[in-house]
Amino acid sequence: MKKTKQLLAGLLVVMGSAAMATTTYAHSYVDESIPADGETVEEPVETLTLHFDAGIEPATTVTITDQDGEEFAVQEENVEGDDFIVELEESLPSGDYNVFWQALGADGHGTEGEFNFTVDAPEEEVVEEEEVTEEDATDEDAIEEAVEEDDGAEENVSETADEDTSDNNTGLIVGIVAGIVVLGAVVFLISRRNRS
Ligand SMILES: [Cu+2]
Repeated sequence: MKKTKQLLAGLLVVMGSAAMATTTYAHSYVDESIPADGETVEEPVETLTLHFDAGIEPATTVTITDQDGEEFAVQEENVEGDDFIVELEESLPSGDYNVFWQALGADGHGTEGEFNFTVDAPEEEVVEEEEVTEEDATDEDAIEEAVEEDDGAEENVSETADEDTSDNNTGLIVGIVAGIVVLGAVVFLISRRNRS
């Protein structure tokens, strides 16, 4: 009887710890992310990937803020397996960012956490604007030149076209004549064969 009680108690302890372990495991936390916690990314960031260690529901959300507390709008949030993919409305410029996530686990438990990363991307916009202005000027010049060239080219084209047409006509006539000659030869040969 004493032995049975001990056995029963032992069984309960084992079952209890197994249940606790399962519960702990089922809670969903971010264990990996892109960008990673503490990472410095050297290009503008438009997509965040939060990998959870257990299943999550679409009710999961993130809030992205920079060093000044400014919040960055999310365009789309999608659950793909254990990944939570966040598409931002605009790519993040250089700065320090905090990602605060609130997850609804597949087991129905809510969890939350945060991670930080830095964007240190080269400022491209100013350079691009200058380039565009230069290109615009070049484009206008090129268009003017092209128009001038076009006038000359058009004459050339029409001359060439005329030549081409006459060439084609000559070719056609030569073809017809050659056809008649061949046809005549064939007819001649057939009639000759029929006679003999
Ligand atoms: Cu849980």
